[in-house]
Amino acid sequence: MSKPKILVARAVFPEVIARLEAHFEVESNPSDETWSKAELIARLQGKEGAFTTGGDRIDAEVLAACPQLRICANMAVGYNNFDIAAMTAAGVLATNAPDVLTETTADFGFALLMATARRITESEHYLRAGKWTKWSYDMFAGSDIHGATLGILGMGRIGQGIARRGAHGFGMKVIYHNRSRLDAALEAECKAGYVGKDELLKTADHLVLVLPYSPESHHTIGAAELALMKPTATLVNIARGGIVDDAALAAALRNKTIAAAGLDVFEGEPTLHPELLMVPNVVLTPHIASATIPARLAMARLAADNLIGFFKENKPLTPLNPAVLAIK
Ligand code: 8YV
Repeated sequence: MSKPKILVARAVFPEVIARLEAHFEVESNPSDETWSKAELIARLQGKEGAFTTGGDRIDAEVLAACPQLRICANMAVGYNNFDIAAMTAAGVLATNAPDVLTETTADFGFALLMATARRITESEHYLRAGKWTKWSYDMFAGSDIHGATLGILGMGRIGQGIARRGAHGFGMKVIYHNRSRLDAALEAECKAGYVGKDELLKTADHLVLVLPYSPESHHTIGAAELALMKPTATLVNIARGGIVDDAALAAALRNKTIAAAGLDVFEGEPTLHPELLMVPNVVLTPHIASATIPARLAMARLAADNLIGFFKENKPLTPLNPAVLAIK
């Protein structure tokens, strides 16, 4: 029996490609070119499965042009690159890669928070530029983490990981807002108190965004929300570009409406709003919150196992639209 044909849209670990090749006829992208939509469609011709990353958009146009496609396995927990409604309508299964990156990403959220609050990159740039000639009492004075109020917007698995680090590791008071409130046992474990969104914005000394992107969460943080925050507050976005209005944020940082921001994700990434590159009080990283080798390998293996499970026994591990599985 011939093997099903799949496309791996971006370069991934050779061992994951080898595992896929044991089950499928694989077209991969070892040079890691970023394909246009037209090229993605061309390469998907004749493919029943796709291994995608967060930058590969699967929408109604792609689905209409690739009628033989049956599954797209995302090597990411976020899946805003998938139009799930269109995929379900087309009978195409979507899978993501949850859990395996939770602690790694929560570590990074905390690292970005600390770098931002304590002005680590800003002071390093100063030092590297040869500007450090003497110590002074308020040089790069930042804000404390320990004992401060940590606000979390989006209290899924990663948000809970950040809450635990803040409450148990740094003695922070943790408050959160989420579409649905956690049950009492989980709130107690995270030592986190539920508040309304405005109270979160007004009260947090450090606000971390970890909510999923959707049209509904577009610009959840804009000029009005930034205006509610304390002028001493820091804002950290490890969620998705588009959750924050980057132009409004750049203006708030320039005008010191808030003290500082740490950003791992951007509207229109990898292109950044030019003003974000001009303001000193922002730590910028290129979407690396899950970037450790163990986490990325686990994500890639999970995406591969979703493809294998689906084609072998109609049993993907982490389906997003499982209704599709019932349709034969
Ligand atoms: C990925 C992410 O690196 O998992 C996610 O949702 O944002 C990151 O961990 C990125 O999406 C590439 O797939």
